[in-house]
Amino acid sequence: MKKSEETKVENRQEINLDNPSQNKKNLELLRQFREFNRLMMRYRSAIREVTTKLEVLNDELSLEGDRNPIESIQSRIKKPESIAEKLQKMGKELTIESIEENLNDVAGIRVICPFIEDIYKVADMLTRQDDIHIVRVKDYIRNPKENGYRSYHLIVEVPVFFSECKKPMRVEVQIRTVAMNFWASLEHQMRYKKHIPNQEEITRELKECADTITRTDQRMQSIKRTIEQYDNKK
Ligand code: 0O2
Repeated sequence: MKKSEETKVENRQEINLDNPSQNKKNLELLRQFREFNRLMMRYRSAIREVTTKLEVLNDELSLEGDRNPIESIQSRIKKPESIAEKLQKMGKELTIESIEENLNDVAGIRVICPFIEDIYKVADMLTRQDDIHIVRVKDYIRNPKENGYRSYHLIVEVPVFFSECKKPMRVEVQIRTVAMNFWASLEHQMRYKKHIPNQEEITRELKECADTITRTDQRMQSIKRTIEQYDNKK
């Protein structure tokens, strides 16, 4: 039998609804698929809730200060294969309950701010809202990673109202300056390229770039403060 014919026969067996045990398996798969889709819908809803909060803050703060403390907001739902890979690495089972219990970053929001002080202002205003529960804070700006990575990470829980229940949903919020994002995006692309020669040299160069970016962020903030003082005196 040719390979393509073998595959056809296999496929036909998989969807043979006359086979009771196979049928049961298919129904179970379908149920799990629906449950997974429902969970992803919940995470998407949580992203909407938190994004709206951030947009409202940005609108309000832009009236006060004549500029936007948030440059842009990006969001993503973790891909099913990344979810499976992460759970496997953690030695956890791949079930709906396990995803909810063990993963903090299925729903991810990235907030890009012009200046370092905007990051802390936005984080503070978001986490002071009484329906937001802080699960974890990692300040990689005050404590950068060894490779030079800088960003402010928050895991928050936000209640989302559905037709028959209210569910607290976890969302990872990464807040960075434009400059930090520039470095992290390029480093992320390169980090996943395999078999790079001169690995140590590249790591050192990337760290140097991160340090240059840090100094630039600090100088830009200091220029902004000088201009604000001048403006206030007028
Ligand atoms: P992706 O593709 O961006 O989703 P946990 O959140 O507890 O599961 P961990 O590692 O303690 O895991 O979380 P942490 O340190 O808060 O950071 C996780 C995310 O931050 C990463 O997600 C990246 O998005 C970003 N990040 C952390 N370190 C680096 C870094 O050195 N370089 C870059 N470019 N990004 C970093 P993922 O799942 O790794 O990737």
